[in-house]
Amino acid sequence: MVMNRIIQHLKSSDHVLLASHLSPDGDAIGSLLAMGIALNALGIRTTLFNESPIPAVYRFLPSVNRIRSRIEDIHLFDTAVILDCGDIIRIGKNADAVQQLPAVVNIDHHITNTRFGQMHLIDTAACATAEIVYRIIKRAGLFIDEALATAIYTGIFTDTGSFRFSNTNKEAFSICDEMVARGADPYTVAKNVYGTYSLGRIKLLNLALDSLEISCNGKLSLMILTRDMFDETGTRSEDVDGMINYGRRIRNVRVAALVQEHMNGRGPEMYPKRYHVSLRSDGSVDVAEIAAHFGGGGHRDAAGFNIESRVGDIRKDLFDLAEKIT
Ligand SMILES: [Mn+2]
Repeated sequence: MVMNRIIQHLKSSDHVLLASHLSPDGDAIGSLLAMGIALNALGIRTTLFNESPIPAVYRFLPSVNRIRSRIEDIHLFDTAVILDCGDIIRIGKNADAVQQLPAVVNIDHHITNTRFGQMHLIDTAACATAEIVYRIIKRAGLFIDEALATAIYTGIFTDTGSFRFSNTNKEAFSICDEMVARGADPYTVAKNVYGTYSLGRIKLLNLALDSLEISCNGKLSLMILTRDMFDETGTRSEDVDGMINYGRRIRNVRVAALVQEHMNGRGPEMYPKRYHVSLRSDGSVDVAEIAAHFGGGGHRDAAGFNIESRVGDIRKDLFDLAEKIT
């Protein structure tokens, strides 16, 4: 059985690199921390890695300070475990080097997973990668303490949109029930995840809403955030988290798109610029398919892609696409 083989492999590893995706969400961070705690309990040496800064709302998580944003020496590691990434490039600029390691374990729940690495634990029916990590912890027979419970709970709580999204399954409730019994505090997690916002973030939300447009047929909403808007409000990419849901909740809208200009690698008037496009659907449209068309990936209801283009062209592409939504 694959899971036993992976656990055996990890136990025989010398030093394991654990990594999750750029611009991490609660599942990327929760499953990373949970896996780190679990492997340490098994006596395995680990280094936790995420290239992006950890969003303020997740800094309350136990042992979050263990996450490094740089890999000092890739040769220290004999195994990498990649969590919550549909493609290994999602870990950032170290992807090539990590892929060269003797063993890469791919643990994920995205339908667009490219099946990179030598060992896979991919379950697209899992509500979160944290659900798969939970199963590993159970299989390994580990005791679940408060830190582990909080990490798993946060992964599931955030990836299901607080048990509202279509990936909310029976396991989401049964695992979270057990995590609360093990010391995870729902109020503490919710208070931090939906905590206070900076003034800049609210001003950025104002600009995002001001940019809102709807396609002719009313089925697609579009918001655009430029680098200037981030500069003006003193915000970063992490502050965009959740804003797309305003576009998604408009009546009759089936697909919400949010375009944000990349923060790095820009000359003042350089074209084309780099953008990240996030897509959310109400469940009736497969946005992973749309994202894949542009070289991205994700889930049926939540996906995204990167593109080098001009805002006007992206806007036209998306509105053309909207007309095809039946
Ligand atoms: Mn996830």
